[in-house]
Amino acid sequence: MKLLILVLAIFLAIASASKVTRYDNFKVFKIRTENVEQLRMIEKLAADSENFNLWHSSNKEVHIMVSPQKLIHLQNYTRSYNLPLEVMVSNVQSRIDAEKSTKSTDDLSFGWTRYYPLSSIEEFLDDILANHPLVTSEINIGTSYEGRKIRGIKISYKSGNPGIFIESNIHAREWITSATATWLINELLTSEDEDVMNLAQNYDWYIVPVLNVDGFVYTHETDRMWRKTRQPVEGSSCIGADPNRNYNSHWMESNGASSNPCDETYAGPVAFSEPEVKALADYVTSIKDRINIMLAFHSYSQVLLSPYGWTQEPPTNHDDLIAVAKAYSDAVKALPYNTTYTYGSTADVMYYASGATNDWAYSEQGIELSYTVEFRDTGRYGFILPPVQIIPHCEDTLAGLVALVKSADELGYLKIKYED
Ligand code: 0X9
Ligand code: ZN
Ligand code: ZN
Repeated sequence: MKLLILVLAIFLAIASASKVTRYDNFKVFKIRTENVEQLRMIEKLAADSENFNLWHSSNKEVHIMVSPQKLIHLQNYTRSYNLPLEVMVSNVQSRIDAEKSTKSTDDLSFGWTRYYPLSSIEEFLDDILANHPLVTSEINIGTSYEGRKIRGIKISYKSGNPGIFIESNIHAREWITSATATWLINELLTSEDEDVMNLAQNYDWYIVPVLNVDGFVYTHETDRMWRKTRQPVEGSSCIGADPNRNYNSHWMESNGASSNPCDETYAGPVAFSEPEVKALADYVTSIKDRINIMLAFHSYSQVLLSPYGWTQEPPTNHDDLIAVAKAYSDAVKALPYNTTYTYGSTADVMYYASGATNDWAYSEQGIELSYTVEFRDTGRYGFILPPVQIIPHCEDTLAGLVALVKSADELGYLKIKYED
């Protein structure tokens, strides 16, 4: 009998450990809304998180994922408001399967033809540190809720450089962000292109490819569409907070952050409740004089978002923020991929959102050029960007960065603020 119970217990443990969330016949719809009332109406559906999930929302359109069970409900609902439904993804699970099964020659080595798990990204960082010991050093910003190390890399060819900080994959499901961050690291260290060598040698780069390590592992092992952290919330059965609402800058001040633990934009019980966010904030605070530009990598929408997210009031250097974003956008547009990036202040072009990285860096750390960069695409594949697009997208990003830094320099934003 004891043996039977033991066998049963082991079986149950294995069964629950391998419980992967499936999205068979889940669809994503694009709904163009005409006003905020309609937008709020659609957003309300997402409270039923078993059946709905908001992929994107702006003042123009909403992308919402729906389970096969609630498809009719969504159809009736939108019909009653006269809102046409456009299919964006017809079966989310087949997109997830396609993303995984890509035939790839670099299963063992890092080659950006597929998305890699955290362990591979860490090996990549180890290799980079071993192969470029004179110009790289490890950044260890802290530990996640589940006890994982949050690692990054500093690239510095000489002393006296202005600095650029890149925060990436704070949202777990936005895999293209860490793919891009790692590609950039490699490019900065190996490219022979003159513009790229100039970027590498004349600026200090601080890059954290995966900030939300727990959430990232969870998207690889359990639920591809997870966004938040993985820290349980006291008094709730829902897990995690939106780390990009958790910074201590006008925390919970706009209606773009939620106090409901079950919402995707739950701001956490207090600012900096999430250890990953606190770790990044403490690290940046300790070197803030060395940082001239802060970039937070996200997906998707192809837009550069400047402060603020919590108010439509423009910051003092709004015009410069826009000019620098335009330089990025123009440079990307000039590449053969013809990718269009728009730009504007967060509250203007996207939606209200408080407690985000870029506002915190701007307002609380005095980093005057601070952006959220929303990567590819604009709503064909959304978060599940096909692996064949990784390298083209990375090339877009590098061209954008070259132009962004050049423009920032011309406008006087890259003077050193520290003494060695
Ligand atoms: O909502 C977010 O956190 C970001 N979009 S995402 O789809 N990647 O989740 C936008 C954040 C905008 N930045 C500020 N609020 N400052
Ligand atoms: Zn305030
Ligand atoms: Zn994001």
